[in-house]
Amino acid sequence: PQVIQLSDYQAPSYWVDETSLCVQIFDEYTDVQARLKMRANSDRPTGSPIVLQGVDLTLQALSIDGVAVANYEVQGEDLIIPAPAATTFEVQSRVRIYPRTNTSLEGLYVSGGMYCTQCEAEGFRKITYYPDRPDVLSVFTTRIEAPKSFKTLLSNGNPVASGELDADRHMAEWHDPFPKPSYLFALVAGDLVDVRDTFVTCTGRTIDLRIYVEPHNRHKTAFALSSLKKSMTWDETVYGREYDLDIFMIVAVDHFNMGAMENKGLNIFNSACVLADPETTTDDGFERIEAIVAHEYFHNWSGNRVTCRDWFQLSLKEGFTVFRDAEFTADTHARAVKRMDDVTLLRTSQFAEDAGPMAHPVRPSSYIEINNFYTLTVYEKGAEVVRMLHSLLGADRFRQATDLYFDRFDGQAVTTDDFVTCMADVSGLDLTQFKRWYDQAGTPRLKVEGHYNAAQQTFSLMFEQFCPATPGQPEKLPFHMPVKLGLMGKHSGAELMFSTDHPGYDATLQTFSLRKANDTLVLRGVTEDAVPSLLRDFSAPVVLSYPYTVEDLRHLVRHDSNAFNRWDAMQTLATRVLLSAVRGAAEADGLKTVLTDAVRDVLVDDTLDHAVKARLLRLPSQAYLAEQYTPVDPVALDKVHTDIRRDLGQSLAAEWQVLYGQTQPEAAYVFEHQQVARRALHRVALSYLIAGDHTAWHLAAELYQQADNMTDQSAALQLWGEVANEAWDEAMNGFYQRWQDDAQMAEQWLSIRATVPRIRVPEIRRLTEHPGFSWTNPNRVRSVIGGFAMRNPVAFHADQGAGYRFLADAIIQLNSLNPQIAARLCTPFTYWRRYTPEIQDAMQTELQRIVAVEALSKDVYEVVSKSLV
Ligand code: B3K
Ligand code: ZN
Repeated sequence: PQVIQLSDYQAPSYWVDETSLCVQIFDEYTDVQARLKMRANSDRPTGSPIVLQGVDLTLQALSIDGVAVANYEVQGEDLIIPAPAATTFEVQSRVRIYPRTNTSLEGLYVSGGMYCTQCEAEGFRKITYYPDRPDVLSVFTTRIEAPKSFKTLLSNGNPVASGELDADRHMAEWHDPFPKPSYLFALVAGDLVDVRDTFVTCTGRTIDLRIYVEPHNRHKTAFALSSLKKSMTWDETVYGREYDLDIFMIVAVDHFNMGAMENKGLNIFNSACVLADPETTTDDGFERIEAIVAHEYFHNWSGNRVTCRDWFQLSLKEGFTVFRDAEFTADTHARAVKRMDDVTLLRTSQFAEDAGPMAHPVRPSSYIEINNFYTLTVYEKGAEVVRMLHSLLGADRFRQATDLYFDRFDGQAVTTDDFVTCMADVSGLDLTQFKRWYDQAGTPRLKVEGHYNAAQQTFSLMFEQFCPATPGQPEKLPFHMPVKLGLMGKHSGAELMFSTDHPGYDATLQTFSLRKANDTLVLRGVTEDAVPSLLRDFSAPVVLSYPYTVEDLRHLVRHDSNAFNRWDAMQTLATRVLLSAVRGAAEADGLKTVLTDAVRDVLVDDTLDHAVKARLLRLPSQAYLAEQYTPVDPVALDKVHTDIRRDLGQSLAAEWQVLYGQTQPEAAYVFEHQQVARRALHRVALSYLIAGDHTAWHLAAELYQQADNMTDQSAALQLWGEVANEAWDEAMNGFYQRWQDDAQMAEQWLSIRATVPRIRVPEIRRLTEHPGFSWTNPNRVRSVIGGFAMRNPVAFHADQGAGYRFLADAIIQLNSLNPQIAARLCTPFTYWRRYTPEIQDAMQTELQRIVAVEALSKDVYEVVSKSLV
């Protein structure tokens, strides 16, 4: 397959000023007529051929200004037409497509009887011939004709016409005045109900808000609607961004490759990421839905009004929008807690990606299949890069810079460089070196040492940074890193004052800008020896090391004025203890005692917020620990993890019991911070009680039976599932009987089954034959195959590679049905080199079996071949 390079980018030879589509839906097929008003780009050589993309289209007619075109050529996905004499002309085409058999869920497809589209990144070419690239912006008019059984006919923009065609068919026409690239096109035809609301913008315009769902989901729309209004208000207040069209629509569909899509004025959501009610949605579910609704809404400015020049710039919209949605959640829930959760995800999964064979910069420089680059690096690390700009500029200048960005580039397709230029123009900072964050892959290492000089009253911090090699990038240049820091007095436990003459330190922001590979920061006026608190709020996405003693870490857990760093110190301490046990180190036993003491301190501390306390008490996950050393033996790691949890469960049994009792529900379920935090802590206590004594499963059974909400019920089933017994099977069967007709609950049920530690391949195979499972529904695949291979390490790695064979079989099967999903499921195999030799052999064998498959999709080929290099 062809490798696409950023360095080959060329502006398009033709613009498409206006696009008119007529989409005629018939039972077996759909016909699409397109009229493209094109104009030669005067910046490009004249006489260039017209190049349109198309995939799986049956071309029925093609003309330019009414004259049939016969001398076109087809090269792969490109349709090449010799240059017309005129500089402006209209290309007319008619194609036939088959949405019913489209299982890739890209382009126009059918999900549970409704027609819907997914065009990002390159799905529009499965609908019609088009210059399917994000730098071609066009004004769309879309006419849909369909049988009347499809009551709802939607597209982007405003409705302009609708009516009957004959006794059986009707039509609707939509017009979107904002020029947009083809990836933001959307169309929906279905038998849907809408739930309506309105929002009055900051300038007094009334926006019509609608959520379209299948009739049986009507009761699950209220939360998304209120999240939408909350997001609209936040974007006006914090970024000064007002919504632009008169109507904003959300549609829920059951078959969807990812979470949701920000199509202009017509967001399409995976039903699991928008439908909610307290009976079936967990606290985490509510938080995720709110964040995704916000994220897609925020794209209206960061993505739609200002879009990407090419797909290498994907993080321009995704990194920025993830940063925006994270700040929205931080502002409206609990800031430090949100940061802990995001940093956990980054360290566990993005750092792994950055250290593996698919490592790529936030702005990649090449790809085979762009869908493989909707990654944690582009999204989450991209958001960290924007966060660093926010830290370096401070909130006020950052806002001025985003105002400038939206103003300067409104209606344009631009680059990450353009974004950074706005930051530099407003602040006067030289961000040339900073831009390396966009170009260099890999997680930088930051080594710091400290020295206190009592006579001089100075505390010196010696910094050293380096970044490991990544594929194609053997050597790296130093990064410009904001290091937010403070000093905690060793004696007083207080935040110490200091001054410094280092020009890289900004006292207002309490942030040191490290630019060199090595540098020393001398802090003066320090009246006592100190434990430095470094990288506060995780001010840069790096791996920090400082020679802290366990006493230093405990000191920070107790005293650090930065809540995030208190938690971080606890994580560092627990990681140290777990890893020493994995190594079988001599000091392991002593360290376990230290951990028990530290956990007890937290347990009995009544001043801590419950959400923070729950996170302080949770051990780092096995996935996170597996990132910290090689070679990993997942079964041995699971044993150590289980043993330490059991020890903590037993030695603090009385305390866990008290905590469990104190966190019992007091009122009926509501999704609000105090309750969410209490439930989280209740779960942590229960998990330690069961880890310490398996007979405590009856507490989980009680919780399951008595709870008035899905948060407690699903947690209870999961914890209870760790203890094999018949009562659990019965409860699970009852759950399925009760909820099988609710898609979100059926997925939840499959996922709980697939993640119980004792499950093995024969049972997982049986689960794929269960009526609740479907190979063509990505949510079901993620629940079962993803649950087993990505969220159940002990089961996946058991039985000498049986799990790997099962996963490879699933990938091969999905390769022809849905390449995007197949490629995602390859992730566990990409880390094969981190494991012990036997595991490496077994995984490598499966990778080779996959790469030998005939008709392998570009998606799977790219991931597997890069993993084998
Ligand atoms: N922009 C979409 C993701 C599209 C994925 C294409 N494979 C959702 C989002 O990030 O908001
Ligand atoms: Zn996004």
